[in-house]
Amino acid sequence: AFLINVLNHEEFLKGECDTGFLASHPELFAIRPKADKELRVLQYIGEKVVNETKGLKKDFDVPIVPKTPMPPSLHGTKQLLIEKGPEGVVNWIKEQKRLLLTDTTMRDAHQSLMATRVRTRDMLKIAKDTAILGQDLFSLEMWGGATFDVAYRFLKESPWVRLEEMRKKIPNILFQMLVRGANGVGYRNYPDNVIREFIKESANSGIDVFRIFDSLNWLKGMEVAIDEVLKNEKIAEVCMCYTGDILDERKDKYSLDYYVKMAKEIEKSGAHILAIKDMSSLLKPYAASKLIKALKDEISIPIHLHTHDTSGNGVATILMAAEAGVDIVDTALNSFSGLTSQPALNSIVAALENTERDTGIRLKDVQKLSDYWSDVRPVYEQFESGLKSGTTEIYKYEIPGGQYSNLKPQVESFGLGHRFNEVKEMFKKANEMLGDIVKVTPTSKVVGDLAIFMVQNDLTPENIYVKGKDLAFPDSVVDYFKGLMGQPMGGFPEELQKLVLKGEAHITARPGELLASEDFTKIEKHLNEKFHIVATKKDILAYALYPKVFEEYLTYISKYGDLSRMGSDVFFHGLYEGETCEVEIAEGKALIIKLVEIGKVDQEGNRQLVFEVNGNRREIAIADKA
Ligand code: 3PY
Ligand code: ZN
Repeated sequence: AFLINVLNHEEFLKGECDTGFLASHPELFAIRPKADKELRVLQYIGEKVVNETKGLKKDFDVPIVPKTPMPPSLHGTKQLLIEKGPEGVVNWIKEQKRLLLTDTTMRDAHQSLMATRVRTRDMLKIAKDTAILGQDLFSLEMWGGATFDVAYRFLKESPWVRLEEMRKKIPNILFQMLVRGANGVGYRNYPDNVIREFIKESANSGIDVFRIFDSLNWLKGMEVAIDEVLKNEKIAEVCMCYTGDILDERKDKYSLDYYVKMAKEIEKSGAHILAIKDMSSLLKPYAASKLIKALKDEISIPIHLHTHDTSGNGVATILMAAEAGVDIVDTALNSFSGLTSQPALNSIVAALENTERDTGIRLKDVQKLSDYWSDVRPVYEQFESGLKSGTTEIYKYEIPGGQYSNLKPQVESFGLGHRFNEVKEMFKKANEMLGDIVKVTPTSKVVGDLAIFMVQNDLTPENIYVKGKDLAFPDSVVDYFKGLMGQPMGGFPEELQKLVLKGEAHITARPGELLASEDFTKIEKHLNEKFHIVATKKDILAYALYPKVFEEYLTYISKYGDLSRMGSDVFFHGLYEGETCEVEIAEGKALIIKLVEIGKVDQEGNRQLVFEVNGNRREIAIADKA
């Protein structure tokens, strides 16, 4: 390799080299990195094959990218924001007769259907076509929520790179993200300066619409985030989370009045758009109609409806809301829609054709996008919940879409799989014990953790005050009662709070007011020293939000390299004997890798794997952990 480096050097070829040539070109000796990259890729594939997939044969269709020709210009909602600012966008929304659509395929849809596992590579491949075929969409929800954490934790890729690369390929449609108020994209309240810097950096990297919610519908918990979005001249979309059932007069805690009052407060907070966040698919079609009509009489900012299809009533809810005058709705491309995900985008486009609220989107265009995702989906099958139909039991349990599909594996991980139905019943009881709260990340986790804990310890709402005296409650439950997630409407149930906190104090102020500011310089120094990197603002924020996850990510990529260019079929499934794949190790640089043979376990417990890399035989040993 060294000789080839020399022979190909431009000065050498021009004959411009003398005896100082080698000394002045130390890079010629840098032959290890490339070999390292190759070895690290083989090691990654080897680990997958030996310890996970066992070389099982799995074939996937290659997703078809339509390669749509680029029109002379792409002028969409993003240009509107650039030219006219947030107020201009708001005025434009109000002028539209058509129903505006947000496509959530790249965020909530895969968060709710396949545990947030869709990789950047699969998004980038269809990005240019999305810009063209989806040019009439209001926005793409493609960041935030669980995507930030999962990208580092499980996909071993940077969510920031996703955002920036997608922005380059989609210059015309608004990018939207979900922010959990003072919890950012995490599960606990962060110091104010973390929330502010995170929003600023997200805005600079390409986010236009910030959908902000508080997991207890506590406005105070959203103040800092709203203020920072306004400062950055981006669109602040502020949520009221929907729970209960406004049609049922016996359920009077979350009544129509409650929502109208909250919507007015949100409008006063400076929000550009009101979002109704129906994370658990509880907003029934006629309730949607009633709610939207009432809100349209009381507030003047546009209304954006977010719902899920867990109940099977999602499309009906959207259509009733459309008839009642909702401005924008969340939908997912059909192949990524339904069940715990959003209602079907293509179906809604079709349903409204030739009506007053015709979306103006061409069905054949969004069909191509849906077809692409339909081919991508099988690669992620292992992360799907197996849920086969919509279920009205969600009206009883009030479990958010993403949590509903995740609850079973979570319950199984506690060895309680056989008691799953009991856990669901307990979820309802735990919610009542907590005072009937809004359930969305992270408070939905509090209810889920408490339910599992109760089943595990054979606790009931009656015996818990005796049997629970000496038990340490789950961390999330303790944090909740300490007031670290904010204040629930009507306060905390005191007896349960005493039992859980065991004498520890709780707060009633906004946690961000009490938390010490994060020391970013200290984080920078720590990262630079420990990982020998030059930490960027994005790295520092990632560490501030998820210190352990981010460190593990850095350690992982130093072991296996950056695997973001590897195809998802190989990334998740490795190779089977005889299979060949192409792995890009750098822009434009590819390795053709064939797994020739998986050897038997030797005396040291290793398996010898034989590969062919660009035609050369390579062997590596991988420890079989079975
Ligand atoms: C999230 O917080 O990630 C959600 O999607 C809540 O519904
Ligand atoms: Zn959702």
